Amino acid sequence: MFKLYYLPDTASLAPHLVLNRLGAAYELIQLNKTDGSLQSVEYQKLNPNHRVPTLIDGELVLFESAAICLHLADSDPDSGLMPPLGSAKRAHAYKWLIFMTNSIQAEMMLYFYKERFSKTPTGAEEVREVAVERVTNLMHRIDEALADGRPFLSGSHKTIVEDYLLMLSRWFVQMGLEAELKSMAHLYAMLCVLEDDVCVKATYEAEGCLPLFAC
Ligand SMILES: N[C@@H](CCC(=O)N[C@@H](CS)C(=O)NCC(=O)O)C(=O)O
Repeated sequence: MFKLYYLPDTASLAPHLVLNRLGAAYELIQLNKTDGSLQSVEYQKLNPNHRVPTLIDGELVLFESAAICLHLADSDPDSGLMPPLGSAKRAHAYKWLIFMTNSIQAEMMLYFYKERFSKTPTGAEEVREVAVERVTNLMHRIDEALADGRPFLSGSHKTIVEDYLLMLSRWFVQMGLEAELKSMAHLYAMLCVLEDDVCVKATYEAEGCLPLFAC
């Protein structure tokens, strides 16, 4: 049985959703930013960064949400949660996942943790403003890719790439950019399809998340 340490509507959402897509047996362990559980010595042994998510799979302890999603997809190669090994589609899936985790998510962190990136409150506000501009620009790369008419970023089938994108789209809205997201017509249409999905609905319900849109 897998164990997932999580905080609602954060970087643990994509791994949680992938667990539901697998139909895997798992236990959810909710942490809290204010009760000390995220900062505890016990949790530090699992995740030295004191962040979520952390996945436990037997003896394996993993942090980093993208790595966890990839590992879960690998745990059931027939699930179709990643394109076939060695295929061009798989290479593109790696590209998009790494673009999201290495560029979009990393720059979103500037917005959500602005005080960690500046020594002054004024500097922190500037960091946040720049993050809004930069993340908006990066999200447009995804909308542009979808302009060729493919139903999903991965092509004809959903993979963990879409689960990751849904998670980051929620953060984008939390950045106050809902109108901007709706203006990205191809991405908006795909997100509407993604949210109309039994696994997404179950994951949202378990974490107390409201849908992004009433499409
Ligand atoms: N790159 C990491 C980011 C993890 C991360 O920053 N998680 C946030 C929630 S979205 C967290 O635990 N924040 C607590 C903190 O930094 O104090 C991942 O994707 O797993």
